[in-house]
Amino acid sequence: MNFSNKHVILGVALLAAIGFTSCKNEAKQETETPTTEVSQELAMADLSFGVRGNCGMCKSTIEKAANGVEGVASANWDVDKKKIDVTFDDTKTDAMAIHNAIAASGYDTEKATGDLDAYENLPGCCKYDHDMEMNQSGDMKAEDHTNHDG
Ligand SMILES: [Cu+2]
Repeated sequence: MNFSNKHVILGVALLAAIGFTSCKNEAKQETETPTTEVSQELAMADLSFGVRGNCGMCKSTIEKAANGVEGVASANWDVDKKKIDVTFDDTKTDAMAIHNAIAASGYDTEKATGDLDAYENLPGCCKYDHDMEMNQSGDMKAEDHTNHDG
């Protein structure tokens, strides 16, 4: 009896350890924002919106376009969620300028349609589906599109 109890405890501890490591990514964002940065954050605006795209090359193109806008401090596009997080100085630029810059690089955003000439010049793997859903949850990818016959 004691022997098997130990195994159960060991198993639970192992599961807990796995659970903690898989949560690391989510917890990271919170710990990265120390309270000492508050004064700096006051001048910066955070913005999230949907951007269509396929892959890592799309990510670099999209982020490069966003970072090319004066006043943008950081841009991070999520390939699974089809969504970009941008931090920018709202005394230097505004949300629409960022939408337009990304659209000019060929990518659709929630508010701006991607430039078609730029889209045509994208690498084949980056020619995303114009019907692609934006702002996906990231973990429900297979749920909505189960019948890909392609
Ligand atoms: Cu791509």
